[in-house]
Amino acid sequence: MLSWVKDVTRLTKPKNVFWFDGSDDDTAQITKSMLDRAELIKLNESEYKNCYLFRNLPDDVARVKERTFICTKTPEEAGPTNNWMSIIRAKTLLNELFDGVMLDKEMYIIPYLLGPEKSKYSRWGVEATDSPLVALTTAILTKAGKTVLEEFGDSGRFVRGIHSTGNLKKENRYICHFPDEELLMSINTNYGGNASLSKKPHALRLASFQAKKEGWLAEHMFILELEDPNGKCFYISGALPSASGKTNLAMIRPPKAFNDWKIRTVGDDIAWIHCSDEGSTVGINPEHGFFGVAYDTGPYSNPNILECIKKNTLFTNVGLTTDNKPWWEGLTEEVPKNVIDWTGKRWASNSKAPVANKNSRYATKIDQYSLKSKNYNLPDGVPISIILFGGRRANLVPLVYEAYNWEHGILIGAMMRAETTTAISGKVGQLRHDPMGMMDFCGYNMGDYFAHWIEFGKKLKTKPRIFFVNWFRKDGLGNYLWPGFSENFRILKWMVDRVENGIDAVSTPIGYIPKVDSIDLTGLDIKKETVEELLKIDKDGWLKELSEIKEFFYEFDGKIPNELWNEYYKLEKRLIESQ
Ligand code: SAT
Ligand code: MN
Repeated sequence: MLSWVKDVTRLTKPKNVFWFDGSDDDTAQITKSMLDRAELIKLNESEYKNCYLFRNLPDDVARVKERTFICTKTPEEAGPTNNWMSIIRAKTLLNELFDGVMLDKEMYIIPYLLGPEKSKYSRWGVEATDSPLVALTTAILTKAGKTVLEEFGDSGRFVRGIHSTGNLKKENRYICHFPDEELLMSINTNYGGNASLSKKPHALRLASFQAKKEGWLAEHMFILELEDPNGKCFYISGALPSASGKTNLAMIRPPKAFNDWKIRTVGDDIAWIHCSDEGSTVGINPEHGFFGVAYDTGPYSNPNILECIKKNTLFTNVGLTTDNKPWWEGLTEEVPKNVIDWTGKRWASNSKAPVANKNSRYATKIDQYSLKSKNYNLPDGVPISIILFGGRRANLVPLVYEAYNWEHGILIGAMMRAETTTAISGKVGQLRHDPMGMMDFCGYNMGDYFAHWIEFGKKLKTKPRIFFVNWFRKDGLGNYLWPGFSENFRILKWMVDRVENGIDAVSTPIGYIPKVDSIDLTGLDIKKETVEELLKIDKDGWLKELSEIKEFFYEFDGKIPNELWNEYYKLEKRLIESQ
């Protein structure tokens, strides 16, 4: 590690090197230096203890796919869903951009651990960055610093990450991944998802590549714990596209009628899933904190997180009230008077622009979240019995359905499409392929990735059951049919009833759907016809969907595994025969 840090120092030429030991002292020192330079705003201490606001530049507030590259020997290794750059070209370009980039700056060296301590499933990384924001964020989202170094010992294996805020010019923004070398290089951005390399670049893109080689899965999934009234716990892992309510689902509060059920969180964004020595499916959360979307988070969408983010939390791109409290749409009904918007300007009350950026975030430690699972940090992980995929779809996709088997489940994961949100820069509301929520995060050819899922399943003695959910179906007038939020718990309960209690379901061409009366609707005012509508299968619509999926699969140039095509044709046949 020392010799690598020397190399990075020679390249970037910082004025000094700050070895971040993860202590409160170090964190306080970095925080103070940022406050002195007016890069951070201290929030109201009595209501938001030790909380800060950081404002990114307006064109640097989300991940940028078009500036994100997988650098391998051949484009085929990266596959059609990734931007590819040759290793030589990327290195030439980046070495030039990084040359002397930290001249008048401090370089922070941040050793971090992804996953529980003393776990064979955990992995190390080190990020060298000139961004104090990245240092603070990494200290929240991972285990960083001295404790890690102690475990690290003389190990030479760690993911190397080099980052510089640079000049923030978009044309020269690069987030480059070199899977063969386990190296990450990112420049001219300071937004979490691009700059905090431990997160998506390491824990998903590089980890997915490592996982393929080593026989496990690195997934864009939450893990939640559901405890039934008898005290039995089940673990559900699920992938929803960014900003589709993944964090909120992982922290869902059951409706009143289900007071004796408990939902606790193991992780909200990333799951590393392994086949244990006994052949069971176990998952860990590689992260140690939450980097959740603030915008729209409130008493309805996620009451549980609100208390947690009132201390030791780093907010980005939210609004600011006159008494220095953070504010975003959804937090309270009324916009506070004289609020400052996320860009730092006074918000005009007739303005159509939002107060907080739609991708505004809170970074906070899982430790201080009261409803974390007591097993969130187990070295052996937690047993996963249900895998859930989902997407935001105004029509076609029913509220919930279950795959017939593992391979069929992989197909429905691969078929996942969702209406776009703002976590990735670009247009909102268009339909976009997002297989298993990994479109932006799979560090290699996704055709090989699907094949890897099939292979992984072969090792498992008991396979998790696979479901698909869609909370966002609308009626002909554009109204949501399902109330969503905490009511989604009812669907989780149905899944558990299926898996644990074997309750009956209806076979349809696309999979099993619930019998209308088997979703527990106690205390919910919803018409039976609405539930029927929510579960309706539009066969012609599905055949059209399949033809579009086929086009997508063709892009993989023969890499889609036969098992997936078999499931595809079986599904098509079921749809045609049921006409
Ligand atoms: O943009 S991040 O990857 O940091 C957060 C997310 O989209 O889940
Ligand atoms: Mn995510």
